[in-house]
Amino acid sequence: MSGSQCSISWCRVETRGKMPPALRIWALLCVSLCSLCQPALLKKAFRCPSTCSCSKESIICVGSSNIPRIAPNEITSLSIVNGTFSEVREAMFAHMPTLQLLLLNSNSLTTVRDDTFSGLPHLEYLFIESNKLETTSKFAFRGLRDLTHLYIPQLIKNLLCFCIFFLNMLHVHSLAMFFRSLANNNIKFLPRDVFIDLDSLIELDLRGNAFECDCRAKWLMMWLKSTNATVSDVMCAGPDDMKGKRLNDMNSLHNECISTDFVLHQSVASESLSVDTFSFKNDVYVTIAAPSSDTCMVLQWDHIEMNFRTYDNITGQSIVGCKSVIIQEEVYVIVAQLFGGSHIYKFDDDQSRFNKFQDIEVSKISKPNDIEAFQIGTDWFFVIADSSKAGLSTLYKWNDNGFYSYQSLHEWFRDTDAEFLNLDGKAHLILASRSQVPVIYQWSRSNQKFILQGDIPNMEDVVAVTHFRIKEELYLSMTRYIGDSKVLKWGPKQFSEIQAVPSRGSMILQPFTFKDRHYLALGSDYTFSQIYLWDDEKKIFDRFKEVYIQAPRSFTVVSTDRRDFIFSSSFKGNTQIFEHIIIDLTL
Ligand SMILES: *[C@@H]1O[C@H](CO)[C@@H](O)[C@H](O)[C@H]1NC(C)=O
Ligand SMILES: *[C@@H]1O[C@H](CO)[C@@H](O)[C@H](O)[C@H]1NC(C)=O
Ligand SMILES: *[C@@H]1O[C@H](CO)[C@@H](O)[C@H](O)[C@H]1NC(C)=O
Ligand SMILES: [Ca+2]
Repeated sequence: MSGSQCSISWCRVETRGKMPPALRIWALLCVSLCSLCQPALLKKAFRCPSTCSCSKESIICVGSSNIPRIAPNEITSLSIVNGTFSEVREAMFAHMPTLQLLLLNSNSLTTVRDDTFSGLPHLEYLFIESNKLETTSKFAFRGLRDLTHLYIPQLIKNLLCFCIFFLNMLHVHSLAMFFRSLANNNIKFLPRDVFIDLDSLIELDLRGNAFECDCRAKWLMMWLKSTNATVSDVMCAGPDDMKGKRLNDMNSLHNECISTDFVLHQSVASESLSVDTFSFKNDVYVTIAAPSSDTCMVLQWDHIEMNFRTYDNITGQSIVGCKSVIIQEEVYVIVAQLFGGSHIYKFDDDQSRFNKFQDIEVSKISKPNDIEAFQIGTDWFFVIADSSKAGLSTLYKWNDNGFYSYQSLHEWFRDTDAEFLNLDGKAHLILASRSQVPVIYQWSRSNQKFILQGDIPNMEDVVAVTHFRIKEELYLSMTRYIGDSKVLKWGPKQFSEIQAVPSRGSMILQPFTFKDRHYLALGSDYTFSQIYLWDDEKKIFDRFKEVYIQAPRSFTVVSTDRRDFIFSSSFKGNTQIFEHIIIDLTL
C-alpha cells in the first residue's frame, strides 16, 4: 500500500501546458484532492493491488494488466492508466456501483464492448483518452443516462497526471458537468446512435480523432444538427473529398448512402414462359404460364409465411400466356395455348379456383406468342400476337358476355410482341415482328379501329417491345436476340435511339421501377442476365448486377406487403423470384 501517487508537481506540469479551461479545473482540484488521500481509512477486506495506489474512495493503477476485482465499498473513483489490456467488457465495473469517476486513459484499449459501463448508476465522469480505440460498440455507453457533458478534449498524449477527485467536493450536481472523453484516439467512426441515451448531454468534444465522413458518419451528421449539446468540431480525415472539412457544417453527404440488390427469395420448381400478376381483395396473385407442365400455375402471396404459395392450377395444353384482366370486379385469366385453342377462365373466390368461362375464337391464330390486355376509354380489349407465318394477330373486345374477335391486325409478318401505350394522349399499339420493323397503330375514335400509322425504322428482328416512363419522358425498350437491344426515347413525333445494350441470346429486355429506381433487365440465353440501373445524370442505364437464369423469357414485377419482387421465368430451369432489397450503407 503505497498511498496516492498523485503529486502536486505532476499537476503543475499539466497546468502549464495548453489545456482547455475544463482541464484546468481538474488540475486545480487535483491539488486539493491529493492532500486528502488517506490510505489508512481503507477497509480491511480490501487489499490494494500491487500496481495501484488506493484510498478509501479511490484507486489509481498504473501499468496494470487487469481491472481490480475487489474494491472498497465506498469507492467513487477509479483510474487505470498505461495498462496493458486491450478491451473492456460487459459490466466490468459493476462491482463498484458507487463509482462517480472512471478514467481509463493511455491504456492499450482497442475495443469498448457493449454494456461495459452498466451497473454504474452514479457515474458522472468517464475518460477514455489516448487509447488505440478504432471504434466502440453500439451499446458501449448504455445505461449512462445521467451524463450531461461529453467532453473529448485534445489532451497531450500519454498524459501522466492522473488525479483522483472526490466528486462530492466538486458539487458536481450543481455544476451539472459531466465529461466523457474519447480524445486522442484513432476513432474513425462511431457506431450509430451511440449517444442516443444521453438525454442530458450538454457538451461533447470529439476533437483529435480522424473521422471517416462517409455514409457511416451520416447519423452523426444528422445528430449534430439535432442535438442540444455543444459539440466540438468534428473534423473529417476522409474520404478524399471530405478531408479537412467539418462534419458539423454539412447538411448532406455526397452519396445518398443507399444501395439496392436483388436476392433470390424463392424458386418455383417449374419452367415457364411468362408471368402475370393481379391483386384482388387485398391479396396478390401470380399466374405463371408453364408449357412443359401444361398448366397456368396460380400462386398467392402468403402474408404470414411471407412467400408465394400454390393456389390453383389451370390445366391446358402448351400454355404460353396467362393474362389476367379485372372487369367489373371479376377476375378473368386469358389462357393462350399453342394447341387446343385459347380460353378464358373466371376466378371463383369462394371456391378458391378458376373455372372455364369461354373459348376464344382462334380460327385465324396459329401460334400465339403474346397477350396484351388494355382499356380504351371504358372498353376492354386484348390482343394476341401471332408468330406463325400463316397467322394473324387479332384484337378482341369485351361485350359484357365475353371477349369476341374485333379486328384482324397484322397479316403474314410473324408478330412476336404487342405493346399498348398512350402516345401524346392517344391510344397506340406497337407490334414487333420477325420479318419487318415494328409497326405502330393508332386508335381511331371515329372508326373505332386501329389504323396503321407508321413504323420504327432500322429496328429489324425485334422480339419484344415494352414502353416505360422516367420523369414524364416516354421510352421504349426493344429486345433483339443477338447484336444490340435498344432503348429509344420519344422525341418530337418519333422515337430515337439513346442506348444500345449487347444482347447475347436475349428474348427480353424488361424495364421496371422499384422505389424510384429505374432498372432494365436483359435476359440472356448464353451468359448471365444483366440488370441495368438508370443514371439520372447521364440519362442512360449503367450495368448494375448480373444474375444467372437459364433461358430467361420474362421479368415480371410483383409487389406486396411493401416488398418488391421480380419473377424471372425460365424456359429451361426453375422460375426464380428475386426480391429487391435496400441496403443502408450508413451504420
Ligand atoms: C507505460 O508502460 C510502458 C511499458 O508498458 C513503460 O515503458 C512506460 O514507462 C510506462 N509509462 C509510465 C508513465 O509509467
Ligand atoms: C432540445 O431542447 C428543446 C427545448 O428545451 C427540447 O424541446 C428538445 O426536445 C431538445 N432536443 C433534444 C434532442 O433533446
Ligand atoms: C399445382 O401443380 C403443382 C405441380 O405441377 C403442385 O405442386 C401444386 O400442389 C398444385 N397446386 C394446386 C393448388 O393444386
Ligand atoms: Ca407484350
